[in-house]
Amino acid sequence: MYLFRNIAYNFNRFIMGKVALITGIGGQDGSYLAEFLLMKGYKVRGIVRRSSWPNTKRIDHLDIYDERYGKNSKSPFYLLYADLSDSTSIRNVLEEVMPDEVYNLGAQSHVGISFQCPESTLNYNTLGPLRILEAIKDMGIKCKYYQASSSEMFGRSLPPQNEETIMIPQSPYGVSKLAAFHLTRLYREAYELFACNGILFNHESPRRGLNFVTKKITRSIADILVGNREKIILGNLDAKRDWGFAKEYVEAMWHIMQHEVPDDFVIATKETHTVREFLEEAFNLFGLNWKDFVEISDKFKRPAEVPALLGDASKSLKILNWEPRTRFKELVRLMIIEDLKEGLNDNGLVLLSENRSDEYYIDIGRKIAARLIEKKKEESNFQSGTSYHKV
Ligand code: NDP
Ligand code: GDR
Repeated sequence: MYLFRNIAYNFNRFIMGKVALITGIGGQDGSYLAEFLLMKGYKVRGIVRRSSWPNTKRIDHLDIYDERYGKNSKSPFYLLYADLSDSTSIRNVLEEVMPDEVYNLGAQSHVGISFQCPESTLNYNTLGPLRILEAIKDMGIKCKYYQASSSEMFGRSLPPQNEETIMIPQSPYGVSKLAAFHLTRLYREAYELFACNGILFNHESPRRGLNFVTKKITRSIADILVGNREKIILGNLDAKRDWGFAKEYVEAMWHIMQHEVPDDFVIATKETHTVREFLEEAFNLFGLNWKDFVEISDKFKRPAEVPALLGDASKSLKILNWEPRTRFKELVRLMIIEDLKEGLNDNGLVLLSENRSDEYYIDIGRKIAARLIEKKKEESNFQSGTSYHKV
């Protein structure tokens, strides 16, 4: 039965173009990848899971396709409900969609939270990929498979890290991703599936989840500037990360899938910075000293830490001709500008509809920051004045 379906499907593809299935389409990477593949002429189908409050904010703008075409094979884009912990739902989606390329981006992706929820982390991040790989194998679907592997797998291995570096993960998340990495490799070798791993180092964007450190910092600075917050509370500032731009990293995922043989690739910028340096760069943009606004709490420290990540992506450059374009300083700037725009808009100070340049927003931020510094000075003069009188 699957053989017959596959013949019909191949004929259909020849006429209709490629179909990509993305798990985790509502996440940071899923949303950028969906846009990128639509631009390339793919038909995109995405898996979302049920939530009690909408979890599709990053892809709501793609709803126009769903509204116009509905859920049929001609539609450029639509969503389906499934869950990585539910084999039946995964098999049903694969049977309905019959994808050419599956991008498995869905995961419990927060390293810190994986210490609090280790079982569900392994369920989604390890058994999830296993469920998909098993279904592809059993159902005989001739599709390619991409596994969102992570630099967290390197754990405490010394930098720089590349495809040959030993992996010693430091969290349940890291362990879950390492097991999925090997399952992907194993299914490629044992069953000749076109299954690849993208070993991506940290990548950020204005769409980054609010509880990752970069977004937490840029959003908090915007909140401080518009007067909605006074402090940022963080954990370990010494950790070093190789931060790239998510919008470019999803292009690398596609390149990995277009290579003639399935393989594993590191994707990184080969530049590393501490969390402290990220703070410095972001606050300096407005002439502020981060030390005036940051507090440290053990609440945000992890039971085990990955001290330093620095990716060597020379294999990707050589074989895929992929390299990052956005560097650290530019990334910090573009993230903070988006948060500031949103903050100013939400507080009715500068409406997004006014369509101002980035420089304009930075300028406003600097003016507000200068007033903040004045206010802090006055407060400290006042305080030292009172203590003088008391003495
Ligand atoms: P996000 O956390 O932004 O997105 C993860 C997505 O997975 C969300 O849409 C989430 O849905 C979905 N998801 C979580 N659990 C399930 C489940 N049980 N069933 C179905 N969907 C689920 O992550 P990113 O976009 O940043 O990352 C994409 C992938 O790449 C992840 O696998 C991550 O581990 C990996 N990765 C990320 C890196 C990075 O720096 N961003 C670096 C290396 C790897 P919901 O919104 O409902 O929670
Ligand atoms: P990471 O990203 O753990 O590298 O995983 P995250 O931004 O969470 O942490 C980076 C570093 O910052 C330190 N840190 C804090 N982190 C958070 N989240 N909140 C804080 O308040 C804070 N203070 C300091 C952390 O200890 C850490 O050292 C990300 C995720 O996207 C994974 O899914 C992905 O696989 C890896 O990147 C590569």
